[in-house]
Amino acid sequence: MPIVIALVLIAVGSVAFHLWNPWWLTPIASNWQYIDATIAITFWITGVVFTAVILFMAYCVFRFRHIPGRQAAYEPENKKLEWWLAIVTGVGVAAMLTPGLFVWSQFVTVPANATEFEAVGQQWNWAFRLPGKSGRLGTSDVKYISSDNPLGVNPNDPNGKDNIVIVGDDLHLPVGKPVKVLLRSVDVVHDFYVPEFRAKMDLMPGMVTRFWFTPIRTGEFEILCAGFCGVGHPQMRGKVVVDTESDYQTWLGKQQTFAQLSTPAK
Ligand SMILES: [Cu+2]
Repeated sequence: MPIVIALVLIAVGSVAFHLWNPWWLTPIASNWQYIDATIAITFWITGVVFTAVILFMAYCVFRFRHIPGRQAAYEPENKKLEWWLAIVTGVGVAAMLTPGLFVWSQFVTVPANATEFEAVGQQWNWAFRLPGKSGRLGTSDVKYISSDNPLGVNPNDPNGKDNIVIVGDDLHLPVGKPVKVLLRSVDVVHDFYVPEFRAKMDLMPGMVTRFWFTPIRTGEFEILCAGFCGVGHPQMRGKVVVDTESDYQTWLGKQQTFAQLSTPAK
């Protein structure tokens, strides 16, 4: 009997914890409602199955408890039951995986009007680069990294001259415009994650990884590193500020370009 009570408490307690837990998703601030929907579908399916299995186990422990003189029936196979279990499991797994395929196809299809920005991770901070008036990011390589050029922008690439370089400060983005995020790491694997944007992506040394999103409301959001990257990992935070278009332009006007930063002040 104590085992039956413990199992029922686990089932009821898990559902209650899920409903009232303080770590539920933060209010969304991007176009990725589909990702939330996928998470919700997975929670529903796994939650129903988990609760059903635990309660069924409690029922069996109670119903088939030891009674002197009672014998278990021997039934090594039950074709009908096996078919049902296989079908129900198959449908459940397909229902969890299928929405992900649709979300993924949107996730990898960057809208044609998306502007680009770059986030560069290194132990243990974030830096950013935005295209200038030309709308293009210059090429970059770790071999160009120096104290004057912390992001390794190629000094010989004319497209890099007007790029806006943000080191040790917050990133700003305009609300309602799709952005493609290009991710580079200077050292080890990091992961760019803003919980409110839902989407996230690893930074791989030697590669440029990417994803896109549209910020849908203004505000300040914390950037976290979601890939364990050494002792400073918990401190690897940044801030992204989503502005109205006019606030964004004001901010943009105050930023320094790569050419300005790499020319020694006279
Ligand atoms: Cu990191």
